[in-house]
Amino acid sequence: MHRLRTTVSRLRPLTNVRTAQSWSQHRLMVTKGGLRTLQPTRRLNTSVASEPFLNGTSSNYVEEMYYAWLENPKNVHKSWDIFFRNANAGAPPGSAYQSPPLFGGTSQVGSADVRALVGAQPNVQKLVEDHLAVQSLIRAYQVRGHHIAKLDPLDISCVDFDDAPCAVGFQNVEFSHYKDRLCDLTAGGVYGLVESDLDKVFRLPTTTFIGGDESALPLREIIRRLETAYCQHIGVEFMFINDMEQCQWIRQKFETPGIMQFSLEEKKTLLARMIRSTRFEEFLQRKWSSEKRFGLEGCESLIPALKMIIDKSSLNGVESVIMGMPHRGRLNVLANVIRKELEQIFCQFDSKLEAADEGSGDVKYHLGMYHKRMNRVSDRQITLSLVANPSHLEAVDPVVQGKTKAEQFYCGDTEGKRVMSILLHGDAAFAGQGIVYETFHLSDLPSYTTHGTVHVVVNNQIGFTTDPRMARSSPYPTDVARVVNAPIFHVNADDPEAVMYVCKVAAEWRNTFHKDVVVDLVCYRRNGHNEMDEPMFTQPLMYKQIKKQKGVLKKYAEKLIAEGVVTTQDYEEEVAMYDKICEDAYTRSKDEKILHIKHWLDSPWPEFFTLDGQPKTMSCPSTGISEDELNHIGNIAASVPLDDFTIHGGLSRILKGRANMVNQRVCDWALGEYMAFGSLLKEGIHVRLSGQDVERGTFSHRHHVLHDQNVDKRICIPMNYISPDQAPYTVCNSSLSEYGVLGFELGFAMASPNALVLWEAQFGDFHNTAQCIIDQFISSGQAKWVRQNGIVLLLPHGMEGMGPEHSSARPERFLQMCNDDPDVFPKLTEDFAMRQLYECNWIVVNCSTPANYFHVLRRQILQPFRKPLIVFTPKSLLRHPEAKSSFDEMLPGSHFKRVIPDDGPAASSPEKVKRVIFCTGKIYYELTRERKNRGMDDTVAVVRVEQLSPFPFDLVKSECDLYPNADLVWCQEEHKNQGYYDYVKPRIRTTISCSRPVWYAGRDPAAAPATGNKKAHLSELQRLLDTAFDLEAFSGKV
Ligand SMILES: Cc1ncc(C[n+]2csc(CCOP(=O)(O)OP(=O)(O)O)c2C)c(N)n1
Ligand SMILES: [Mg+2]
Repeated sequence: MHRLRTTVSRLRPLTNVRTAQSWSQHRLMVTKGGLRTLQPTRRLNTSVASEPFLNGTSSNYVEEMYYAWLENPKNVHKSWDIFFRNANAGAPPGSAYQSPPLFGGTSQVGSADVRALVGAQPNVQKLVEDHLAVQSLIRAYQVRGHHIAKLDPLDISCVDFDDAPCAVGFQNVEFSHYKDRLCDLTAGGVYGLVESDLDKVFRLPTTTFIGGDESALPLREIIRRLETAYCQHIGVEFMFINDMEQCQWIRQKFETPGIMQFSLEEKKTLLARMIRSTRFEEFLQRKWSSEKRFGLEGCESLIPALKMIIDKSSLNGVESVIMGMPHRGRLNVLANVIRKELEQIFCQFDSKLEAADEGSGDVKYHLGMYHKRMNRVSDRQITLSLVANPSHLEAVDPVVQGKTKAEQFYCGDTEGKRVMSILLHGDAAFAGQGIVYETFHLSDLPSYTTHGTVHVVVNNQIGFTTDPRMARSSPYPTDVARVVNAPIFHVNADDPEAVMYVCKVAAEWRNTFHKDVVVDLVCYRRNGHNEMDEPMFTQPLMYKQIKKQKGVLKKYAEKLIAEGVVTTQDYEEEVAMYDKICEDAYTRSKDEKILHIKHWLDSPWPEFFTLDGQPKTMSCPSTGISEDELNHIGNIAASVPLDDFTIHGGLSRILKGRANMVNQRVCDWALGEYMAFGSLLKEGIHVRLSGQDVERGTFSHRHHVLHDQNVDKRICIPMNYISPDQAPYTVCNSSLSEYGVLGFELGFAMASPNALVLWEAQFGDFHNTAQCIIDQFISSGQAKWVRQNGIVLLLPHGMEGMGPEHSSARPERFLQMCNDDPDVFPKLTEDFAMRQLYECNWIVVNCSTPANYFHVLRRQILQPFRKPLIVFTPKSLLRHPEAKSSFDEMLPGSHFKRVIPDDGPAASSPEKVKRVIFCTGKIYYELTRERKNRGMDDTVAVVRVEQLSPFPFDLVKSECDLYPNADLVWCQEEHKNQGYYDYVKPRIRTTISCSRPVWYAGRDPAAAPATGNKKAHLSELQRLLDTAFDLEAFSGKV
């Protein structure tokens, strides 16, 4: 509509000025025709109602014609020429049209075509309509050509596109050759075109490239070329993309005549790669016919596809490719894409292979890999890494993205030109797993973008035993990618050249636009889900078809032999050569007796460890910092380092409060965190804090990003003004995702040991939507993949009367997954505390003071290895007047305190103490207040266990020994079946050799984490405090 308006209005300068009356007349008519947005200042030389073709969808076409005519009147059909001349001369409404004169020989159209047009002598209206129809037809191919492309090698796919939008009505014409296809394509219409139009010549719009050098073609040829571009073995789905330039780019890549051509060399390379891919699986099948390997049979083109993407990207300057993939074809990718030594793969099939590393290890099709090598096509070094992953399909996606982002960050690759990611997916998982969607939504966010990922879907049209019609509600498994405007290239994987072409375009797309792109390899699964599985139970007809299906290698080899690209002998020699490579590797594999999972590391940190992968020391220096540093960082935290920057009045008060604290040499929680981050940054450690609303802090306590109140989007991050040579600080509000973002940060933390990477949950309980990352990666990642990770989880936790949600970060779940033995009192060596940390699977803390929080964050970096750290963080303590720490607790020589003993009257006369209450976190402040109120400071000791896991057996023992006459109570505000009780009780008992009972003071067992009723909350709290301080509460109990 807008285009029509501009086109027609552009005519104005060439015409006579018309009267106001004609304008209002025009406007009226246009409104009738449904066009509403005309600008009143424009005047027209001809009425739209009088020239009825000038409405609705014809606008593009008229505009095209007009521009072409302006360039040179000969560019357009004579009838248009006359129309524009008449209009230009100010012809009255309705009279700009004239029947065209007989065509002369001046048109660009070939003379035979012209004769066809001349012979037809169409009336102009029909001519215009036909041109419009052809334009619509071209667009229909671009939009829906993929619906009728021959994508399915089995030809059994029955995707239902019925709810695709309808086009104009179908005319009852005999269109014998094309009718059915066009009907499919245009949802029932052929736009009024008839058989006799096929030989008429039509001018091509600028939105197509099918003409090549020609600007007009007969309809028959137009359809033929569109069929070639859009309806063969490639289905291009892209017209939903909003960006015009991107659409044009894709059209050009697929429509330009003859664009999909390969040189002889390229064809030979492709054949060689197909041989490797196919013969690798055949070799495994021959040698280990009863072993699960999740073979690639039916999608062998995946290997050359990946290699093409990597080759092209390497040619464009990419130095590192980080990949994530599921089980299907993984061994093949390791062997033929990453180029892991074959013997290392084969030896994994040997059941007698001994594990050299501690931990559980993992099955062979989950392990990761890292390999640097020469890319033969680009002649450049390239590093390929495949990230280890659990069975949980798609869970690795955000992890790969995080690692990619980190590598880009550390090498200053701000545009994704040097480091990229490739993600592989199965069709069922891609459509079914929500994490795919979460990951896509990170793809264009400034702090999370990896500047374009190439996604490759192994679309074998089945997921285990489930058909697509039961597995998804969308026509394609790839529809999820449309949310980010990623083009989707569907391709029949039985046509390796078509596959190569789309992969080449996908790599170029990423290199050009730095946005995601999807290659959908439509294929089949020759065997069952794994090699032991019988697919005929559930997919009998599909598998009858598959049995008849000739293998893709065979088909392609025959094609190349027929084309004379290779001889049968060449082909057989190539096959024999690769078979021999496999046989030789197989022989060597028998010498492998020990499996080193270390050799399967996806993210080695060579500088960080000794040569044999051990920590360089078993000690940790003091985590304190100097008074000067505390002052300096504190002052930065209290300041606005930019000039002319107006902050909110409320924030000025907060900063003033910080300045006062610095003067008084104390820290609250936010300032303690500031000190930790700031000091690490100053020491060259990158700090990255990510999560929902972390910049301000959910509880409005952090304010790491200041916003100018007068200038939109002007921000200031004082943490980046600590010192000129500091490491950069990244603080980023994330999308509203836990699974995706936590996975991303875990991946980020994988890339380097010299970074403190923290993910904060909005409230601790929300972490459960990221449970898979916690269970499968954080808690068990090192055991499975010998890969360390120092990620920090900040989980706001505490019963504060806010209801069942927003209360519990579920400490019991984290503690239940700790690997320390509750029943064994460990050997206390000099380096016990450090060794214990080294051996645990993660560290779980609940700090009660800002200083301890400060120390534990710094320890995370200063300790000589990396472990995940789970911190239950406070809410009300953020502003609690007593939850402050003196600078003295943070000076050089100070450390993180695993246990904070009582330091009041009870500790001075321990023999008088009747009860020791062990606790953790915020309840400490409620306990000490109650104790004071009850005047029991000398009879009850309150001991804080700040590091819950690994359990500080040594320090708890000292505390128990210090109070020989006291009974022992574990007090928590959480319900009995939740919180810490089940974890600490057996450990305290082990500590004291079960010599005394460990009593419980806390809420009763419950299903929900907290009550929704404030009054009930308070009375529960009072009850548990009463129990804690009732020295008779447990007498007589056993
Ligand atoms: C999150 C998750 N749920 C279930 C499974 C069990 N499972 C393993 S493979 C598979 C089918 C996957 O189908 P698809 O994604 O199409 O890959 P294909 O095996 O066909 O290559 C299922 C359901 C899993 N591994 N992960
Ligand atoms: Mg599948």
